[in-house]
Amino acid sequence: MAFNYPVARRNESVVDDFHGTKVKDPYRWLEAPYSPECKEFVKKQNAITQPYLENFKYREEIKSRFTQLMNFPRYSCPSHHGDRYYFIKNSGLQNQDVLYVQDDLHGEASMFFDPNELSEDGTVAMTLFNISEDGKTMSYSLSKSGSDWTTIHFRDIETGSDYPEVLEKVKHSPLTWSHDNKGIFYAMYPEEQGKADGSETESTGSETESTGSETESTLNQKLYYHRLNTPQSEDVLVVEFPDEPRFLIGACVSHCGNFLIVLPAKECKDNLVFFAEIGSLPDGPQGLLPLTQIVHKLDSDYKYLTNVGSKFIFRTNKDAPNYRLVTIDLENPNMDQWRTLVAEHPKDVLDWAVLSNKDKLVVFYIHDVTSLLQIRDLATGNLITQLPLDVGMVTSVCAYWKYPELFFSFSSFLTPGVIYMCDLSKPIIEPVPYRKIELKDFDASSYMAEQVFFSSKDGTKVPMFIVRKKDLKKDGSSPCLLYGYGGFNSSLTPDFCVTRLVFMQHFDGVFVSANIRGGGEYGESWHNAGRLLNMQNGLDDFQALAEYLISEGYTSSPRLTIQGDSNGGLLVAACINQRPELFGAAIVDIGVLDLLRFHKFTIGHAWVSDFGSPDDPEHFPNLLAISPLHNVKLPLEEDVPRQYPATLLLTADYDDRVLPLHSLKFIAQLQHTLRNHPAQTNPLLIKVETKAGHGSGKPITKWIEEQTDILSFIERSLNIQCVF
Ligand code: X99
Repeated sequence: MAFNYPVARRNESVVDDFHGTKVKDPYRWLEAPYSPECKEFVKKQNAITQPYLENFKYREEIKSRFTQLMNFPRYSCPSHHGDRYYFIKNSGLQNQDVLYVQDDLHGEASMFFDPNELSEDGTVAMTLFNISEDGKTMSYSLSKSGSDWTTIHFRDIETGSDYPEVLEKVKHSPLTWSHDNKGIFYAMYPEEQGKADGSETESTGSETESTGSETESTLNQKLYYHRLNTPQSEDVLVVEFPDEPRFLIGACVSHCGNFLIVLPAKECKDNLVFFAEIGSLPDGPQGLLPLTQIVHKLDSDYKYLTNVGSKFIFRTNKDAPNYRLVTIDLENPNMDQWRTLVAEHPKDVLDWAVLSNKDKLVVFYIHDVTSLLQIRDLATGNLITQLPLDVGMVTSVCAYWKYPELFFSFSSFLTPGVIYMCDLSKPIIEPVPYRKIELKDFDASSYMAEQVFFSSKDGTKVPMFIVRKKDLKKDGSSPCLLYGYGGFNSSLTPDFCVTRLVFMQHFDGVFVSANIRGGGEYGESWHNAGRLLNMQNGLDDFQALAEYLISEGYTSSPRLTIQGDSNGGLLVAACINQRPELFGAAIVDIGVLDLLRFHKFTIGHAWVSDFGSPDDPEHFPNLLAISPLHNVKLPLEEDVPRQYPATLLLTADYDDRVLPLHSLKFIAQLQHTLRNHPAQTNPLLIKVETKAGHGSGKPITKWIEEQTDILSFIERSLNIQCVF
């Protein structure tokens, strides 16, 4: 099939000078999402992609199988507030999850809040809710079309009606109630920022022409106190850092209610710690709070867990790359006075901890990419018991410091999950199944997941999970979907996803999840080994892993698809530049693809902790060497003519985390370089979705459509015989 790609204008006169190196940026004009030329480009690209994905015999089968498989009821863990329990449920195909309430755990539940009523097409999502200490008021945030911008609303739980005020200009914000139940602390941006912040703009016009949100840097966040039942205009500015425009201000009210803990971060790692006394303010804060600083250096992560009087417990990686719990006494906060409550484990990562029953710590470890859950004594940190778990992941937890119940949900590649409950006030702590989430129409018994460690280019042992039919033939004939992320200290865990089931069952496929360097699977040292000047290590791991799968007969290059989202989109795009012949297809979803300009847009400046900064002469050569946009080249011909794999880029108009401009510039460069290359018969396509963002809050209808696109693309471009 010949592709008549749209010709994108190249402005060869746009040239940047990086520390003496001149770099052209001919598609700079694609950074202006509202320009008619950019909208036209998007329209033309969608016009060639859409027919490729749609006019295809298996599409309807794939879509109806997705729809059938997604149609199972799923639940979150219940959370205890006041004298009620709240949980999220989706009956199966509801666009947005619905919040339910029940008076006791085994009583009847009633619907409390249904975001599906807020829009016809399901594009308004509830991103967060938080209930006041007295259980009487719920604050909740809504996001439209997947944007990071949210609005905060308040609901009277007894009457079910909303308070009149709506808080705007809110993004990357905490939501934490004062314990007098009179108001919340939240973070707001200055008036001039944000086009996709809930106010209608030209970008919400014609759906096919919409190219989304603003590109300006997200800066100058400030923390406010909002008094319930008053307009936002009366909110009180409580914390600001005018000399630090890039600060993102995390905050939480302490369990005792007497302190506001303020946790500013500049990037996607490390934060400072301050506190302010708020318990002695009878009418709430009236102005800037006097802050006391207890962590002075931005060199580690700190998360508040609880406090007993002035003794505060934090989870930190300060001097502990696998994390530890420390006690800091506010009355004597010098670092030499900190006490370790739970020491760093030499190998397992202390991923999170929560408090329950006032006296117990629930501590979660990642052990070789599987879960370990421990109950420890708050006073001593000593182990009380370790809960028995299968291979898989604890995907969510609900515990509240003053209540004895602990809920956690456990899932794996092949099972959507079970919610367990434990009573931490009992002498013997045993998890009992509370709710089982059951998939219909899928028999998992003929599939298996195995963990394999392989040697990367430099000999580092890297784990992966291989999920497949038990009787799979290892003769290289199977299609394989290799998925990776490899950054930001994030761990790819053995989670459930219907797409993989469809791929395994109907494509006879193998799904592989790669725990490459840059992630958090083995703590900060694993992250460090794949970030900044070590970024290439993660790419090498991914490529070595592909070679391993081929050499072991799991798949072969023409049958191998690599897939990644966001930072994983960068991974996949960099890999097809470096080793085009190794892969049959590539799915680059919402990727960061221009590593010389990412820091200029919205929250991109926070990512320099992983990527480094193009403005830094030490990092620039590394970024230039890896940046997908700057490394598209004609594949070198050896004995056989070479080409790029079939490549599908996905992005969305309201992705204000990783802007669509990354994908637009990259596809323009790919098509420009390869359009006249006779060997390039594989498609190089992009789909720009409308009224969607970076992924969170995506309605099920859009999700099914997107997953159908991905599998249709793989099937069609790799010519896989699927079986329905
Ligand atoms: C973010 O960009 C999240 C942004 N963000 C912070 C917050 O960095 O929302 C932060 C600090 C303190 C409070 C609130 C916030 N993230 C999250 C990265 C990856 C992440 C992201 O989305 F770290 F997990 N990326 C997109 C990185 C590259 C592609």
